[in-house]
Amino acid sequence: MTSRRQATHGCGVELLEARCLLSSISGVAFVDANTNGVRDAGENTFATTRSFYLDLNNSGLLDAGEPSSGVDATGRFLFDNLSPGNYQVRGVPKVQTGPALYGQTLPGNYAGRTINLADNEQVTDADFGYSSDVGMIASGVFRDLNGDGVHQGGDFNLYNALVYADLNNDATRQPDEPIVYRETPGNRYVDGLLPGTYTFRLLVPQDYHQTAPANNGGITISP
Ligand SMILES: [Ca+2]
Ligand SMILES: [Ca+2]
Ligand SMILES: [Ca+2]
Repeated sequence: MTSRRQATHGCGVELLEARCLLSSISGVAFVDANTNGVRDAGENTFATTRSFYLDLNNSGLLDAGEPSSGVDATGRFLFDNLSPGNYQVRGVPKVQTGPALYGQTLPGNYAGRTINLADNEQVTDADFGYSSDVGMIASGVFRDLNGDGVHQGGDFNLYNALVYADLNNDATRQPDEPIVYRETPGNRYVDGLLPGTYTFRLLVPQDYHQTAPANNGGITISP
């Protein structure tokens, strides 16, 4: 927001330049206790370790330069000073801090939230629901030093390989397909999934190829 002041015959004149009025998006993370994808009375927000991000390139991943926000003590995240436009808000898998796991129930099908943001609009209900009625499948990705597809003692954990649920089983990851496992030095990020049958696949990091399952296969697990 800028303005210039000019003295004209002793009078102050404000010349306001064209500008966009800035907007914001916020929402809460809540525990969807009955797993119905709706925030019902009594379903509380929670201060999750999960963060949320604006997926500017709609890749389904938090990429460099994309804004991200953790939640405050009331479970609310906030993106402010936004220009009007279309935004996709997504959550990233949470840091594993204990046995409790959560899976996204709102928006459904693990999708992001699409917000069409107008000038000077404050969207405050971009809420995300999570259920603890979920399971976890992925337990690790290893660097297979001798390429035999078997995890031996000398094989290191492979950091930043992403395991995702291939919901439509086309061997390609679409942006809404949830990342269920990722490991970095010091942290494991895991997400649960609602009960069902899933095929899990690996997004193999550059310079690596997959040795297990063989032939770039996935792992299908039924309840
Ligand atoms: Ca509910
Ligand atoms: Ca992205
Ligand atoms: Ca897919």
